[in-house]
Amino acid sequence: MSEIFQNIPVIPYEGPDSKNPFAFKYYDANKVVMGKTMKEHLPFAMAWWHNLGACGVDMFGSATIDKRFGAAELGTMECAKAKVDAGFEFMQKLGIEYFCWHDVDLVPEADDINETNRRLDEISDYILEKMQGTNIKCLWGTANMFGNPKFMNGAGSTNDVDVYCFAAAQVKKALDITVKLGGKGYVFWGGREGYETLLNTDVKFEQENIASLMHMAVDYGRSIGFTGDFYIEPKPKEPSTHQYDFDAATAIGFLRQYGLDKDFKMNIEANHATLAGHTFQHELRISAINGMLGSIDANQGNVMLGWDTDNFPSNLYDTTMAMYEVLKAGGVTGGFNFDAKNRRPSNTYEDMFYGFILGMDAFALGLIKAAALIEDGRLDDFVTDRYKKFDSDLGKKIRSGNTTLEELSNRACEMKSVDIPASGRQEYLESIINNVMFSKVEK
Ligand code: XUL
Ligand code: CO
Repeated sequence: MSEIFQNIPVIPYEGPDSKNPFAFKYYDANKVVMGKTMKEHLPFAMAWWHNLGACGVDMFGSATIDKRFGAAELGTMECAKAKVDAGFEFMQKLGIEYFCWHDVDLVPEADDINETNRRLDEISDYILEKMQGTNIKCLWGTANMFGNPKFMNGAGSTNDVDVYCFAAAQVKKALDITVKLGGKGYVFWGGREGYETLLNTDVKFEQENIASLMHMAVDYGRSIGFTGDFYIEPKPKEPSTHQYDFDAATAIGFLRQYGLDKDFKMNIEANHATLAGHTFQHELRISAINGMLGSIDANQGNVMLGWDTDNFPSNLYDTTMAMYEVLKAGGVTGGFNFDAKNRRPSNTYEDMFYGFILGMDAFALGLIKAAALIEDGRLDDFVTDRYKKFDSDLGKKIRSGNTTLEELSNRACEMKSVDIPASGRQEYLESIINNVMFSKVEK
């Protein structure tokens, strides 16, 4: 099989002084940071759909990027296999060890689901063959239950029992393929699991049905040997006006309400966090403190546009604070999937590599800076000190649930009045971040 990305070499690490566009400046796979190699901290993954599928189409124009990878036509099994070849060459040149997919990214969907399933069997045999002798593994799989018109009113949340069967069938097959490829996780992203208007929607009915579909997925997955995590990927809107998995807090509440919290964790996407009016860091923190930090869809939004633009991550403040949360949480159980696509005018093979080099370096430098913030210790010390009044006997009673409203009220009445608490020192803390961010990176 001939090389697809000709003239693009295996991408080496050359360090911060390198000007070679096809070299990492910060991502040094074997460099040890806080006791683990960068590769262990950052299990990067390639998103099949964006990298091998997205052709630069937007609401105003057709494709600008040729993703046939030498096949005669898009939408054929010949092209599906060319994508596998391209994907493996791409991952090997970048040192990426994981990939993520939707069922319909892997093969063109047929009119008859039996034929789609047959195609999935064929392509997964081919992928398995390609995996032999490499370190490349499947991070997670998922079913696309939002693109086909039958899912117009949702998949698990549909009003049509026959459509619900098709959703179940797709989840079943996607789980089969995930297990066949040794996937670590299985994702539910509910783009149509929400509503356009409450005027025609029974929210409780729909949420119960989504939970039932997830329970059946867990039962089936465990029965065929899937031991990994299921993930919900929260997103507040787009394509639906309101999506039920609005943000991590909402999704965690849903999982607990329906008894799914032992099998599920969060897959946090940076651009979804900002759509929900949160920072990426916030969503990671909420997931982590609830023991549900699973995996990450690494990208960033464009604040000027405000929709899910899926840019490659470049903002070092964001990657640093994200890695700060990840380090504090002891790492992710999943990986860092670049759910990111090239801009429409970045339409060459070289741009595909530049996107990943940008993103991998942004997270590697974020990791270095997050470790430096932790080692610096000023942030941690400040936070510990900020709550120190709770070290008192009374504070300990409150923390252990051993007091009453009456006791606390009596205490307040004895004190008569209280001074305002100490300064939050936000500006000082932000200056620490800048200080650490702009200290030199050792080579
Ligand atoms: C959509 C999105 C999806 C999920 C998988 O915004 O992020 O690609 O990651 O369905
Ligand atoms: Co995503």
